[in-house]
Amino acid sequence: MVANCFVRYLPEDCMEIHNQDKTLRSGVFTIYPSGSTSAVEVYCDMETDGGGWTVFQRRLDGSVNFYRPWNEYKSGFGQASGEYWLGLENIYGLTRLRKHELWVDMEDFEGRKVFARYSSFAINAECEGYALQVSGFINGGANDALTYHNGMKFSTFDKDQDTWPNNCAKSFLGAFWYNSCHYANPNGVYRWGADGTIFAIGVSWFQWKGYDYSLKRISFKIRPVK
Ligand SMILES: [Ca+2]
Repeated sequence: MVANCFVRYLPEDCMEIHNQDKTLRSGVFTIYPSGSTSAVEVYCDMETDGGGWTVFQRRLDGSVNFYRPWNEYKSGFGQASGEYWLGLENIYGLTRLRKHELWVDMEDFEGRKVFARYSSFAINAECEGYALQVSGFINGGANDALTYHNGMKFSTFDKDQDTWPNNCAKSFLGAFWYNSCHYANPNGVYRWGADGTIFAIGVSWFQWKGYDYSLKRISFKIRPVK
């Protein structure tokens, strides 16, 4: 029909890569969230609950500065082999056409691991502030911090779209789908565990560890729902 029929296979997400070869282990792969010119490296989780998860946010050692402006949260930053943010435009590209679920993995500095799972996850287009659409909480021990953020637009220090009179991103040194302001601050300051010196600026998940505990690891991963 068209020359397009003969182009190299370009996986849209980690689930497509997983379906091509189920023996692949977790690691860095190239995906194409919005067509042939949208190549981007991501970390694929090929183990959790059968695998096929595309990680769009990951903290694990404090090596990357997550206090960044709007254009960087839009396009993405960091390294897929370590800490990174995939970019709002890529997340939108992944979730705009098919229903997705979300899995948030967390670990504290004592080695305890929990998760929060949501049966439905998407974000709106940039013209709608990349607003978060999340529902269907399933508890893996972390309890539910995200439902409070459902429907919120994304905010960075230089683009305040939260519902608070002040600037949540500036006050809590992160970037997120802030409401007024947060129960989760995964893009906050990496500060190695318990530290209440400055209120709620850490990599926190309030319903698990409170505002004064910054997690060792957290990752947000999505996959299409069958
Ligand atoms: Ca505000």
